[in-house]
Amino acid sequence: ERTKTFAAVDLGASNGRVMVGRVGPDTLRLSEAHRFPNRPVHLPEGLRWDILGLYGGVLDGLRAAGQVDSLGVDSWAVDYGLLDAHGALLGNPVHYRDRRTDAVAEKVWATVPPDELYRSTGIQHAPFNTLYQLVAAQGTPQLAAARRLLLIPDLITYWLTGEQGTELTNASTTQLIDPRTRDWARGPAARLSVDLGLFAPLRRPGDPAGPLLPHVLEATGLRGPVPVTTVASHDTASAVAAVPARPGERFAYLCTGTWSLAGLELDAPVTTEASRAANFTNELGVDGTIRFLRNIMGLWLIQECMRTWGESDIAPLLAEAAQLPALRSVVDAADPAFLAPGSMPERIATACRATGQPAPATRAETTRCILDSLALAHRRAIHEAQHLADRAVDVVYVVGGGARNGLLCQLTADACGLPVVAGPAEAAALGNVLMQARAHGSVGDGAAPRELVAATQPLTRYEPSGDQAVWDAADRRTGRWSGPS
Ligand code: LFR
Repeated sequence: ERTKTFAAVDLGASNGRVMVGRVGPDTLRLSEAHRFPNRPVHLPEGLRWDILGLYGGVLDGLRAAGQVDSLGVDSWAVDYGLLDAHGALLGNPVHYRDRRTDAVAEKVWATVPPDELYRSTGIQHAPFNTLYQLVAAQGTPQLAAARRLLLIPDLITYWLTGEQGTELTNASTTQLIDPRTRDWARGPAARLSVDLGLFAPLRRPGDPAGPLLPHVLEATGLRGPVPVTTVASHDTASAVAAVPARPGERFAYLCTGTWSLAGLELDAPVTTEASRAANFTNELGVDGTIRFLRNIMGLWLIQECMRTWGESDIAPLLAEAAQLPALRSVVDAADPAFLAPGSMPERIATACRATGQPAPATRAETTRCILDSLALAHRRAIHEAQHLADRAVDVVYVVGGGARNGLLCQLTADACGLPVVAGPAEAAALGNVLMQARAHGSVGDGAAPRELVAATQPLTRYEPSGDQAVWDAADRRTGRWSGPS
């Protein structure tokens, strides 16, 4: 019997979930076992992840999931925990939105110039890349005591199995991997005094990651042995693995959640000067692929406004926003000025005023401004990706939480002038499950996992409407961020 059951632990920046996937050659059914909030914690020393709370949620989720043939862990990228010589966690992992990296890039670039760094790693400039975090931590007692660094999914996997590794797709987001060799970029690391010996050996999606430890079986009520299987542990890599594109199709993808990640799947990195100036990244995907994409602030802009307003339900805001005139005021949703938490409605209004546009006055107007701005940023990224990689696309696949947001999907279709195919919303969990299923013989190689998604998951198609010139004109109003100098 090739039909098996897999648990996907999928940790996002705003919540974590444990999903159960039933997979066979013609079967793919996903259900939610447990969902729990991920609440970052402000401490005097800065913004931290509540990693023990998250781990508790994982254990509760595995208990709710019940007996499975394997499980796998994915999460957001770049962040990590440090372990001492005995394997004990040193402090709470730092949140990538923490301000400790604010002025670090200039320091790094004085040793390794940005163009050289881009040629050797292919990674966009983002202040939160692990490389900058590690340089910011140099000289701290915590880093001095550290003997091991585990990226977040690898840390959870270590707690579940006692085994340490560094999963490759997520490792590429550290800005310490060479996308051509798919191995460490030893030269830049040495010049920046970053100790690559802190990292556990590389492992790849499909590799076994060890069985659940006896005390984990006890805590979850599972019967051993339960193998943990390495998946594409970067959530975006897992989500792109579950994009329901057909073989040979010319497509762009848009992974929507706290972030919008917009781009193309390529066979080789593009590390030209033009691509660096446009701040496109080359992250490693499954099966030797490259995720050539841009980070756009995404639904974070709305989540953060809702936190300020004390609102918990997005549906009424979207309904009201849909009734408002389009493109009244727009901001550049790729601008790192929106990265840090705090007073988001205020910052949106300020950005509108600074570019000579009316500041949104109501919650619905702010929501409308954000959705229009996201659609514009999606359009710009997808246009530029095609140009930079010299590859035309005919369709945009929208996966992740935003696939449920009909207004955002229609605006994205209109802005891009391309049809949008939306779904699945739980793409990261599906990609996680599918990489396990492949390793355990429940689904074939090559195009089989994506074909299974296309054949089994409900998808919604949005046809583009309206006039491209309207979007062109709006784009000129954003006072857009011109990228790293
Ligand atoms: C999405 C994501 C992005 C990464 C950002 C920070 O969840 O993983 O791909 O750039 O979070 O880690």
